[in-house]
Amino acid sequence: MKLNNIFSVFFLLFCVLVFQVQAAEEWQEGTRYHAGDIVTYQGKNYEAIQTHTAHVGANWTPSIDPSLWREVADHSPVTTAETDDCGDEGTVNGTGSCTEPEGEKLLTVNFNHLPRGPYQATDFREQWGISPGNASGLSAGRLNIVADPLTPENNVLQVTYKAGLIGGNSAMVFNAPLKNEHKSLWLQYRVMFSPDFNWVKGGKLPGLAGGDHPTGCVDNGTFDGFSTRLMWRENGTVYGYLYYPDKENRCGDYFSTGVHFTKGKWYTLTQHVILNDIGKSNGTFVQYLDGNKILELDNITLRQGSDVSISVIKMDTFFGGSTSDWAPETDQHAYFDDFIVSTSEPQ
Ligand SMILES: [Ca+2]
Repeated sequence: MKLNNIFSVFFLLFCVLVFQVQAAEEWQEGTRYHAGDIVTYQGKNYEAIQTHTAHVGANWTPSIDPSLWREVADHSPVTTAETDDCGDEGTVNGTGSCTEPEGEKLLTVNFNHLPRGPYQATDFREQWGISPGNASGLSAGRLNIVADPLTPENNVLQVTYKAGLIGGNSAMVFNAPLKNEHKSLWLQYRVMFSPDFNWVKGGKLPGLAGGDHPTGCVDNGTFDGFSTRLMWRENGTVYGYLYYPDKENRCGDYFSTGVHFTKGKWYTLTQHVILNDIGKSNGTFVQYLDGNKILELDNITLRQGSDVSISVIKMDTFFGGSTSDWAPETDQHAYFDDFIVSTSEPQ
């Protein structure tokens, strides 16, 4: 091969390489990436799964950190791993492309790439989409990013429940908004109570909500919408704790699940809410613990008006109850991780 021909081949290869690299921004340390951002790294395209900063020296490169990046073939956004294509069921429309994804993850929060210590306001705002000023617990130092007590390389959220206190200003309360209007959603997260946790009489755990996000003690007819939080009660027994337009109790209805939490053990809690059609009592609430169904409520009314959708995660956890005998005598701790909200069952 003549020298000028060899040069031409190398020049062509060089041009192809330059074209590929310029197709998206090159990944760079020190850059803040948002979920959905596309970068190239070592000649491959990657999509950011969650918003994070690629801290200098952390070595969170796209090729080695599957919790932050997934490789993509081109620049098309990918919603979930299960919906990369039209699937076996065939949902191809007349133009030959997929009509819409079967599942969409609205939120994924795993705390893994946050600095350990007090939950930072900027991280909180980016992960939950609200101002820290609208959250109880953050500025008071009750929310901290810590090592998972059982798997130290994992980061989790530690919530401190203050001694002698009950209710919203004793641990954590905020509403994390969910984008778009959904009639059917799944919420999943993991929770662990510290090995020395004192259950006292009980407390709240997060759930979904919509409309007026009813809580507290409210008369039927004065609100529309629902909330589907959980509660632990004496000895760690688990209850569904729901508000809805025709609830029986002014201060919320308890539903026994027949199971109880053990201290010092991680649990995966998954709930599925399907709103009723307007004028019909055909709503559904299903709660799972570690994949096992522990509660199912069918034919319930979760809304009266069509303007009510599933609009927030009620990120509530605190002792209470409305009287001081629900309060712990000393500070208590529980750990949370792997929050997912999606339109299909989380994997
Ligand atoms: Ca984590």
